[in-house]
Amino acid sequence: MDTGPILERELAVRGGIGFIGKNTCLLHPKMGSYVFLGEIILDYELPFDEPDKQSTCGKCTRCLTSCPTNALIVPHTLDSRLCISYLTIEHKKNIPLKLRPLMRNRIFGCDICQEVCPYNKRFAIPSDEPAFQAELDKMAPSLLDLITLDDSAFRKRFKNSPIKRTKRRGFLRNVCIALGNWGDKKALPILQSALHDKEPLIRHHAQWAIQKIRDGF
Ligand code: B12
Ligand code: SF4
Ligand code: SF4
Repeated sequence: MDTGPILERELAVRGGIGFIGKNTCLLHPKMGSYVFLGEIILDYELPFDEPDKQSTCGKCTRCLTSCPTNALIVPHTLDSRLCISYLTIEHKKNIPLKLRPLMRNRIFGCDICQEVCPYNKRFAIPSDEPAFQAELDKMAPSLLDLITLDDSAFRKRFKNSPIKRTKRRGFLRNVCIALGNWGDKKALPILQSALHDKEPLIRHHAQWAIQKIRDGF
């Protein structure tokens, strides 16, 4: 869970669940890294598994070379200030200018360093858990729709979603960047309206997106 200071990956390694990959994620050697970690804290000792000392990344470096912002600065070390996951979910302020084009169309989180991982390519299987089923509207929502969300539409649309974490202003900031990176003039009228948004964060990024579409930089 993300709610407390528990070293989940370290505990997972000690519990024999897998190893920490160069992308810093916990990798199960037969399932890959698309696994959440969770724990139950008990006040008595149970039999335990030994850490897996066999599995490693070997010579692979795909995650490092695929990361668009070079956030994996060396194997096993992530600079969160460069990571699109951090920037789109946790960072509250303006996104640094030089990172905006590198975010492409990612508006909440990033999985590139997991998508390229051979363990996931070989072993990952889609979950049959009903709550995790992908819906088209959630997988590939229209940016032109998202940018029009006002406070109440945002609350309604993301009522039970982790997207609420960014609040409307952070989310629409990300959408502005994605629209700028898309580069299509179709986005200009709606971005012009966003210049009048009550949130300075949204206005600032809408201005950037307009400039980017016009200048094509
Ligand atoms: C802060 C955080 C982030 C930050 C920083 C991530 C990072 N890699 O450092 C940001 C916002 C960038 C982030 C992004 C993501 N996160 Co996150 N994040 C966390 C969180 C809340 C805390 C991690 C932390 O900083 N702990 C404190 C530090 C001190 O501990 P630590 O980093 O685990 O390091 C310890 C050990 O792991 C060990 N260790 C670390 N590296 C290595 C390397 C080697 C070789 C060895 C031997 C040991 C070792 O030593 C450290 C000290 O004990 C955890 C939940 C949790 N409670 O752990 C989720 C968690 C790590 N995140 C998770 C996920 C899914 C993601 C994203 C995929 C989300 C997304 N789709 O955008 C991305 C992935 C980015 C990436 N490549 O890591 C999952 C990972 C599941 C997995 N299979 O590993 C977790 C475990 C949440 C969960 N319960 O499922 N996250
Ligand atoms: S989540 Fe994206 S930006 Fe962050 S380290 Fe992985 S590939 Fe790089
Ligand atoms: S992509 Fe390669 S180096 Fe990165 S975590 Fe997966 S196996 Fe390890």
